[in-house]
Amino acid sequence: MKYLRSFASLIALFSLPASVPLAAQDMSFDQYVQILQARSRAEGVSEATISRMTAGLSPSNRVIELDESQPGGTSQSNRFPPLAPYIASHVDTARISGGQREYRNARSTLARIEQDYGVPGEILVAIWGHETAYGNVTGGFDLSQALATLAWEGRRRDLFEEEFVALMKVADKGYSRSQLKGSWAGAFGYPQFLPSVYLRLATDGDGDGRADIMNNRADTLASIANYFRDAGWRPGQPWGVSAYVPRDFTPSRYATKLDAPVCERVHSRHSQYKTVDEWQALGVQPQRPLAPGTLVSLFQPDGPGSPAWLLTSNYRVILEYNCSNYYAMSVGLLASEIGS
Ligand SMILES: [Ca+2]
Repeated sequence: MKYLRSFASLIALFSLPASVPLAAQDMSFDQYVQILQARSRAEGVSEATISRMTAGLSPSNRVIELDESQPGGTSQSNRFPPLAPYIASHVDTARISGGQREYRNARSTLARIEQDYGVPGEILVAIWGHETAYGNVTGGFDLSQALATLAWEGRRRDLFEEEFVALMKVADKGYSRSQLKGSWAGAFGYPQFLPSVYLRLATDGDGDGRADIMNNRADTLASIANYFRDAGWRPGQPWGVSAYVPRDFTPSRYATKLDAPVCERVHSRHSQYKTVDEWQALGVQPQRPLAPGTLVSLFQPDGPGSPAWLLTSNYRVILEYNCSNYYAMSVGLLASEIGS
């Protein structure tokens, strides 16, 4: 199975054909929790942690309801909602001013992180703003209960069992059960990492030796930067720039011929990659400077004749965090506002 980086990858997994039946819960919840406990123990989690993280555990009907309400993936139409309303609601005045304030407050931290990781501060702040409104909305589900419920329910048992054991390892670092709250599908903290992503990529940003993404701004920004560097962010390159497209341009001639290995529906909306000077020879003009040899794809979210962008490989890194063109455009545009 592809390594899951984020909550979004997880949601993509939920987009299974609607005909996949839920696996029967083949044992009682309590019996299943004993299996989770045994596995956590076998992977070195302390007895005290296992005990406090599983005390009084019961399945959550709300989590099961939310899981079952995930849409199936095969019946989606080919029509995409327009981008502008999404941007209007996600890059609104509150989120812009909040981002500018956080950016100012964290200026020296961000300068250091930019130097260490090569990811611009405004991108990190924009991700934080999108995930949790700068730490204001981090989710109130008991992660132990949510992940044990999803694993027991059975549709994605392997995945959620892994995440449950990863959560026990996070708790073993000294986080209390009441601190370990998050989304119903297991993402938590300011950047909404899954437990396995936390173990792999969360990092200390303020030098106290702990990666506290539940409370600490510097740790959060450094952890997002670490994620982006790991996903292949190229320093010094923008995520994309807006572009002029000639009136008689036929985008379908440049449709991509590649099948993306993950979330193909998202990637299929971008054109073939060409260098900036190849696009210029076709009349497509970037509206901000881009090195002539940079490989970029053309994206017109609302179709031919609508606003266009030339996207670099850094845009794909934003998609790795959450595979949605709406999300990635929104993060990019918010970052531009914050950094301007
Ligand atoms: Ca720290």
